[in-house]
Amino acid sequence: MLTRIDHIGIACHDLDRTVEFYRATYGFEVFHSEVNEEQGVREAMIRINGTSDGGASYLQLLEPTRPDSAVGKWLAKNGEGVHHIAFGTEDVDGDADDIRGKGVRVLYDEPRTGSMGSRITFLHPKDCHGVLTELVTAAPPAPGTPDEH
Ligand code: CMX
Ligand code: CO
Repeated sequence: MLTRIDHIGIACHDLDRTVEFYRATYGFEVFHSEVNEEQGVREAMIRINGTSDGGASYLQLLEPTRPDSAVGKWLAKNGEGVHHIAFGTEDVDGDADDIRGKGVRVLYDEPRTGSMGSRITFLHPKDCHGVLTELVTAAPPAPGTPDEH
């Protein structure tokens, strides 16, 4: 069951400058940053709020590491802006199977690794009224940090 908005993915040309915009304008701080070479992104996660189901809501700021990546191609065509939305679920495998059974293209046979050790997959935007949609199961919290992961 999809239980929350996990994040909104925002494509940008310059991650550091975009992070600074969100800090200076709204007071948001970076919760986590990493490079995901498989996805071709350098990313910063800005945590907006916490929830009790093992996750929270984030903005995911994305700078491409290579022009032929999903975000690189999208930026070249559209410029900066909202790239995808992501729903949180405790069961990304089960939900992806259910949604595939409804005729929506799920892009990966098996979920892959996303931010902070999460497991992610994507639904094709052409089957979702133009919205690239990600499903996310957060990594279990590290021992001793029940509210963070
Ligand atoms: N939102 C809406 N539509 C999109 C889109 C997006 N983010 N990306 C591509 N499209 C549309 C294009 O506009 C194009 O439409 P038209 O044919 O009408 O012009 C169509 O989809 C095909 O686009 P494309 O530029 O030819 O790109 P590809 O088919 O090569 O790739 C997609 C599209 C969705 C398969 C690819 O972006 C993908 O695999 N995405 C999932 C992975 C990803 O986005 N990773 C980065 C984020 C990582 C993270 O969140 O952690
Ligand atoms: Co994402």
